Amino acid sequence: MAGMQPRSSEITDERTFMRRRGFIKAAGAIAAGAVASRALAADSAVATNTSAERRILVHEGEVLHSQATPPWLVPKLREAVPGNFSTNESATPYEYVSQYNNFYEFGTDKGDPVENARDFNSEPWTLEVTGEADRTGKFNLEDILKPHALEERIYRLRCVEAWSMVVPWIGFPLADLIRRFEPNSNAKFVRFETLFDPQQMPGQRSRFTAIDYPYVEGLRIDEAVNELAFVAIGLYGRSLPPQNGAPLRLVVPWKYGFKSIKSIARISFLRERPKTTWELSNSREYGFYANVNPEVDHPRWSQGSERRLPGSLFSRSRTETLMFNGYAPQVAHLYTGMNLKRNF
Ligand SMILES: Nc1nc2c(c(=O)[nH]1)N[C@H]1C(S)=C(S)[C@@H](COP(=O)(O)O)O[C@H]1N2
Ligand SMILES: [Mo]
Repeated sequence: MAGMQPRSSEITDERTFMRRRGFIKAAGAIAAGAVASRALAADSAVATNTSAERRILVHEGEVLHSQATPPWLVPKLREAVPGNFSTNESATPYEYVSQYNNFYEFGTDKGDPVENARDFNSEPWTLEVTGEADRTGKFNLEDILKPHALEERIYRLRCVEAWSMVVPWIGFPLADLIRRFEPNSNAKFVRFETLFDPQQMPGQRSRFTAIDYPYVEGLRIDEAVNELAFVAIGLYGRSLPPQNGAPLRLVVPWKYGFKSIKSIARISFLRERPKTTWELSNSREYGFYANVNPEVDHPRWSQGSERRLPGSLFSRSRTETLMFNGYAPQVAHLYTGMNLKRNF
């Protein structure tokens, strides 16, 4: 990005990136179709991702994040059930989901967050709720999560940089969280803010940042209570790794990935549309709506197709980008009569 310019190194090939990081150790073996590397072998848990089985995808491999899951969360994660709207497409292997990240607070290279968020301490976590609602104040994480039954949603995630993944999130509908704060009739927008903690987040200390902190995102209230909008607290059956936005983040699957704000510390109900981070950084290139739309190109690249991670040695896995990232049946009605070229 920088603002979100996919560096050519990023566009070139994420496999080069993974090989550098030691995940693809035996490219020859893969080419021969003989053995997959250890990382690719870990995929087998994912290969059976069919709706017929409807089971929670669990990654049994190496733990790639050091953060201990709070004890009270462990049994809760275990009770997660398969939810609605999951895609049958193969999930992107855990190694990619948890090591190829955009989280500028921990650095701008895809491999920075997993390194720099290793010791991120998200306990205790406070979520502050402000604005046009009857129940505002500061809440601790356990109280926030307690009433919510968890489900797994396997969603496509389409980054504005034109790559995509399929991620098995664990969480609950954002609408159910919002309802508990009892927003009043003045609440037309919801604003979300990431933790501001320069001590823990090196990107926030840097003097040369592409964006201002804290990271801010926003949704119209009707978008926020749409059935697809999701609060994720886990992936692959376990708690969220810090690099993926622990302890809680948004997942808005019909919008570009930058709307899915990580490590949320504040939620505000507003009368007016909030200014959001990437819009503030470059309003010509990044809009408030940021709906995935193959007909509206980014000024510097096409949005007509995307690179699905992981690619294989012989296929770059280019696939067509779908309107609203394939979620039009659930969300197209939110934008009836709107000019989506202007409101990009
Ligand atoms: N606070 C914060 N949230 C963020 C970002 C960020 O830099 N900071 N990056 C966004 C972008 S551009 C994408 S594509 C997704 C990536 O989520 P993932 O790393 O879990 O795949 O997180 C989004 N949420
Ligand atoms: Mo992104």
